[in-house]
Amino acid sequence: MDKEMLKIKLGEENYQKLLGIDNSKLHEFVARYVELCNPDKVFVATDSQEDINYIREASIRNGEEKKLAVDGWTVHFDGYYDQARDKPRTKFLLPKGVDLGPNLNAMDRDEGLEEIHEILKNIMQGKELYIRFFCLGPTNSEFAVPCVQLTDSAYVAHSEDLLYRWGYEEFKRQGKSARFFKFVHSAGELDERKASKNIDKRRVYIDLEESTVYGSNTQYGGNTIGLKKLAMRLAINRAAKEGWLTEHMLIIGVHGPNNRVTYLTGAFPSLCGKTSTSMIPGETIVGDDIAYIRKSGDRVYGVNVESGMFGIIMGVNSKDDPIIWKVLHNPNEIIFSNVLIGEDNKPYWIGMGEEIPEKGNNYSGEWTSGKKDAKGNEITPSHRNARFTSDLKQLDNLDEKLNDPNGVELGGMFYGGRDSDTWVPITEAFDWTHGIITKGASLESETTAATLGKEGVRKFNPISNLDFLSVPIGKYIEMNLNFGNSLENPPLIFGVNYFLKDKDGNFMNEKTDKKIWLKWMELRTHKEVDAVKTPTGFIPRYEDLKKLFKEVLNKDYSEEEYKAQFTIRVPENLAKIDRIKKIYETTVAETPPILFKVLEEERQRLLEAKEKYGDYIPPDKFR
Ligand code: SPV
Ligand code: MN
Repeated sequence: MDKEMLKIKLGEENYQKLLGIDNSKLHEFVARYVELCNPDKVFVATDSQEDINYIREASIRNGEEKKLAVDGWTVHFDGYYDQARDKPRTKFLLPKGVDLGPNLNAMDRDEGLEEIHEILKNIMQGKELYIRFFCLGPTNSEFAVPCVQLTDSAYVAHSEDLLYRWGYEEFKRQGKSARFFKFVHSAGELDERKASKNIDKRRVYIDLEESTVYGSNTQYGGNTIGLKKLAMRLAINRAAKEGWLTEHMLIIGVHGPNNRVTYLTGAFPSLCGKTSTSMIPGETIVGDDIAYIRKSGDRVYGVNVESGMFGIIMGVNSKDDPIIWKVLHNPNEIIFSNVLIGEDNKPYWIGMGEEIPEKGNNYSGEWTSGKKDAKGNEITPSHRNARFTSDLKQLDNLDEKLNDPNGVELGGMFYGGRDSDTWVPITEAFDWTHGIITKGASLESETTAATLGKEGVRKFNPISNLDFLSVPIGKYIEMNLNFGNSLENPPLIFGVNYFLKDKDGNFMNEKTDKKIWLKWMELRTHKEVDAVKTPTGFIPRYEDLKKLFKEVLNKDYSEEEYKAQFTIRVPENLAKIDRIKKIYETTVAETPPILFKVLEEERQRLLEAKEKYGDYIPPDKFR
């Protein structure tokens, strides 16, 4: 499309906004997809409040969102079969000769590009295209990655507005030198509820060569919000080439003695308490989902890639999540997605700890209790993956360094999943290599009733990043190893387990105990408490935990509880090593050989301990 055509299509005002950014690659990209998708209208948004309001109002005007009883609240419904990330139809487009190994979903680049361009042709006819600019990471920072999003869904553009730092000015600042990510999305034809209709033509195709992601016929945020998990895949690939890290991690400021704040990152697979950990009252949150991590000298710094939250709402209740609860009850700008809307025009969700209406409107349309879907399955009032989208600014405990261009200095990293019987609640790795291999690369999580399929099945999820990797798993592990091993004092690495159960199947810890593990990690990063060396790493001493439980939670932590929780379970740990070893031997491409060595050493330590003390070893044996 030539410049004159683009000017006609955009109109003078929008055209001038686009030209305000001095980057011809950007102009060519916009021209190409305006021509291909052929919208009736185009709106280019700057960072002005006026433009942002236009998008917010468009989502109401288009019927993609509806206003709720409280000012600022809206609801959006995705299609009934569009409620989660579509893993099978999310693919990397790879040129001939490039291979990401058997665990990553990929197809031939030429074929994929041809297919998606065919789908996108004229897909926006009759619709308005929204063009938005954002920045991943703080602006004016080494971490910053400018992004442009083209979408015909005002809901998607509005969500990004709450979730990301505005980037029009950043694009202007970077001008010709901007190395930006690009996203083209169309929700496609919509049904009467304004949800994507042609699910069979749903695609999410990732082109690493051009740093572009294409999406069609879907609206669910995980498939469409380009800057979230789609950009994350592009960033992992870029980071691998440049020696930094893109991780599925929260960042929290843990408040230690004498007003000291120590920053830790935490990796958990979806639905394992990542968001709620990041928002523990009394600590401060930097991020709840995605972090970029870089080195500077001998120090490690992290930033929250985002500035908002797209959090799971199921189970959010006033007792366990007081901070989010408050946000969700104030007149803030919030998009509730796939919840139940009662006759009072307010949102309800399962696990909110309050009575839910018997009827209303939800992701299935008009809903009454007991309603079944086409397959005969009962439709829950809200979807298990229903979410809330809002700006982090709404939180009482937002960390003051969220937008610091230097990021926050990291003292430690922790890894955790749902694990009913193997890991103790908290362990510190012996060193970086031991931590990356036995905690991060060995991460597994048990399936819950909230995921499809059988409950309690362990799923391998290295560093909780499996779904988003864009380099072979083995290479990714190696990248992580190299990152810390080049440092004199890398961050400490911990394994946490909130989900340990006793023989009767009862959880051994309360949800609030997580705060104690955070405080202990904080003290360890400053070498202020000693620890007990076990075959799997260092664990806390009873006297330190007793003190922390009393000081922080005003709880009397008994020695019996300690012994039960911190008993090293040798058979379960050995079985885990066997499982992990087998996965890396048989299904992972490019596993670094050190991984097998470190796992074998851990196995030997466990076997020696078993020889001396038996299968289940209480912690006092190691003192
Ligand atoms: C997750 O599932 O890890 C999320 C939501 O954070 S999604 O955007 O779907 O990835
Ligand atoms: Mn996530």
